[in-house]
Amino acid sequence: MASEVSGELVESLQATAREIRRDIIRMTYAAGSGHPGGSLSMTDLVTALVFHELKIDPTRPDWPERDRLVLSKGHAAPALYAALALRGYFPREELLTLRKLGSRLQGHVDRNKLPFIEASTGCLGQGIGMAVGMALEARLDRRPSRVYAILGDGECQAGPTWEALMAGGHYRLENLVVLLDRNGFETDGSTEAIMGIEPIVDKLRAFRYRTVEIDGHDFGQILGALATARATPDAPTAIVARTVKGKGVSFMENTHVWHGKAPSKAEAERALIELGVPAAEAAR
Ligand SMILES: Cc1ncc(C[n+]2csc(CCOP(=O)(O)OP(=O)(O)O)c2C)c(N)n1
Ligand SMILES: [Mg+2]
Repeated sequence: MASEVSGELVESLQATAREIRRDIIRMTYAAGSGHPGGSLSMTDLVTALVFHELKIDPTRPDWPERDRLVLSKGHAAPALYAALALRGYFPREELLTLRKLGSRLQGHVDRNKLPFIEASTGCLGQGIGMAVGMALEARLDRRPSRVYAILGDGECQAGPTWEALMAGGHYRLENLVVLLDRNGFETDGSTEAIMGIEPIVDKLRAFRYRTVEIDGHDFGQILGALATARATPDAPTAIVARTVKGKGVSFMENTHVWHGKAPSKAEAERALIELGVPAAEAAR
């Protein structure tokens, strides 16, 4: 799978993902709140979607035949906002208004405020149901649109997730792709300690999904899995992406501590330096 993806493309996506990670740190620091851990874990997935996979056009956000992305784990909004600004949906300076009163960039994505946002989410377990509805609608309208939903692993503990997933399997929605950000942690600790979701791949298969397990930080594997999904007839695809919560910032990695906590000035500076920002600029 990985061999089909050019090194040049991977390098370009890696550079974009690094920019997005820097912006996640800048935004959550400026806001003094937010969710860096789960934003950093899904950054590579979002980058692959927004900069390669999705058929979208920032100049025509209402284009009926566009692909749809539903961020079911709506609290990871900073990663999506940073990607959309870089892709040209709105000015990058606006990123620093995250979570401010009156800003279009609310703590959880709001479809009434920003172009590209297809569903207002944040109440876990709801986005996947809307994505299933969008995929059914595209089929009924005979539109080529594909629908991608990003779910959290803690989110899978929310019951409505499974009702929606069941419908996707029942209706054989081959235009639906579920990407599970399997970072192992939720708000207060590890998913397996709080309410285990394993064996998650078997569960998704039992719900009639084509399943693909990947390293969610390896662009070759991410793009390969998305291509597999596109080539799969008669069933939705679930991509179980093994990720690292807080990926890219050493002291945020593999812990729940940075789930919903912003970095201090010193922590943001350290994080930005780790993400390759020159020390003088990181200190500003
Ligand atoms: C229905 C609902 N219950 C509780 C919350 C509060 N909440 C926000 S994020 C979160 C944990 C989510 O964990 P996970 O899906 O693993 O997110 P990630 O690790 O990807 O950040 C919880 C419980 C919520 N947003 N919605
Ligand atoms: Mg998680």
